[in-house]
Amino acid sequence: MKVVALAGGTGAAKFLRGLCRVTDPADVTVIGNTGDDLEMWGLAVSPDLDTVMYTLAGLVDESKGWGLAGDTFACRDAMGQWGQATFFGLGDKDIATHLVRTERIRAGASLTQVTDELRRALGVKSAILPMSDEAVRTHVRTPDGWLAFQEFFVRDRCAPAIVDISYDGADRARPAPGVLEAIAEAKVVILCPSNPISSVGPILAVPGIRQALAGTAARVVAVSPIVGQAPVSGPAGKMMAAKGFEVSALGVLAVYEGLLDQLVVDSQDAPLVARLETKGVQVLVTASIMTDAEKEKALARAVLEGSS
Ligand code: FO1
Repeated sequence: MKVVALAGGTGAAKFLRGLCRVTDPADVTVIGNTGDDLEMWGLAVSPDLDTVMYTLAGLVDESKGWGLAGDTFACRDAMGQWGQATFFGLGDKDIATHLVRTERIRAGASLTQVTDELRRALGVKSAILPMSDEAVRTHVRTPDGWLAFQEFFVRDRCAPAIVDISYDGADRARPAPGVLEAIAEAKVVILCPSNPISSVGPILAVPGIRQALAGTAARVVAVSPIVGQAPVSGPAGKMMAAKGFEVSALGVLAVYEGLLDQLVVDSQDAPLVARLETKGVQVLVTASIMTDAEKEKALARAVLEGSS
């Protein structure tokens, strides 16, 4: 059964690990967010693509949810001694990934091509497609001006007030090769439990992708990353509020207005089911907080089957 998953960040990677344990990984196509991408020390870095790739390859640093297990940071420390920015922790082995990506792109490869080469080299059976080969960058407007996503998220630890959020370059971006076809051919399209604004939002902002989701025969199902009135982790609540959305599963449904056949909410949000269903979406109530491998698999199985 062909499954497509729109993903970004650490919550999505855990969900995808569960998904690839309950269905054939070769039937899964991940459409990854590139709004968090950045150039650091002259290197092209794609955090969400790498986090998915490393997690599905079994190489991710479990304690952080990103980067490579057992990595060291000698290069980062040396860059610090040269007075270079070191807020974004690129590990020594992780840097090899960025060196290869940067070199391949300089040689003329697209981000789609190099991402496919990397995941195949790591033995990842699922396709990992960037949402676009053109640059789309999430920026966060604070009272002191605009920040690049990782400046807000990592350097400033999500502390600044958010005035607005933008996806620079989205209007000029095209879906990467294979993205629209994967959505059209899928049996199920899953919006992973990622930040609806900064992880799934950029993907939906690429012209053509919302239309493809509205037009596919697939069941389009989202897993709410908001449980109760707060995100399981990260700045999703702060970002949703800044964009005028209620910080709840109802707010998630509003962000994905018109796209969903089904919304998966945590058992804690069972009281919201009636109100959610009045919006014309099917609601699946299940345990959605993934604290171990069994829970990752159980959530993925429930989402695939469309019932708990
Ligand atoms: N997140 C942090 O909180 N601190 C870091 O120093 C950091 C470094 C980093 C390096 C490579 C990478 O692929 C991800 C990294 N992340 C770091 C996570 C990243 O900022 C987030 O996972 C996503 O951008 C949010 O979806």
